[in-house]
Amino acid sequence: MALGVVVLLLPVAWFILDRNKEPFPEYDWIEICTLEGIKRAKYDNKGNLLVEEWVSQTPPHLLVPEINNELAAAQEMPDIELDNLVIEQCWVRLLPGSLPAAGYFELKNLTGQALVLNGVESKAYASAILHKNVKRQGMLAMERIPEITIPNNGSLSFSPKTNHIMLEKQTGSLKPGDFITIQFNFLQAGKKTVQCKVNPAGALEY
Ligand SMILES: [Cu+2]
Repeated sequence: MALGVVVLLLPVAWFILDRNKEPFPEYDWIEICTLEGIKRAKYDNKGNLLVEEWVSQTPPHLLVPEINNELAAAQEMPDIELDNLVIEQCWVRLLPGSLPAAGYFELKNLTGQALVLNGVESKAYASAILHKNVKRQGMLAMERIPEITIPNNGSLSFSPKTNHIMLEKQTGSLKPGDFITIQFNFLQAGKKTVQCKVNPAGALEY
């Protein structure tokens, strides 16, 4: 009798466990900053979407054209001494469709002075904005960073868990394996242009 009950309940237990199972455990979740808020998603190795859901629906910025005021001034700026400002592991996560891409990098300031990063730009995207991950009422959200000071000998990391460059309105076609250039603008100091690797949708690191 007892055995009969157990046998009868087994399919029920299996059904409940199966429903709560993590989807596609072989792939990692990535967080995606979109104009409508933050999504999380899993993509396979070919960039096909497997599963996605909203994390929070707080837009990172208003839907107005972003005009980079520093842009004109920065183009007149000298290039910063290459050896003393290290920007490496720069990569971009390319997403299918019209989803914005996200850019990441590791910066070390060995210039002997504090630097203020106040903007980035790329010919590959019409809009490039520095964004940071913030918690608002316990929910993950993204917001614009107007500028970041990096002390002498300091470092700055933009990684999937911290900050990203939000890249919108791709100007040409890109595919994983390509490289794009991103120009980093520093207040009153100059600019530095870096080659950044284009990685597929599921990428979590360089
Ligand atoms: Cu963002």
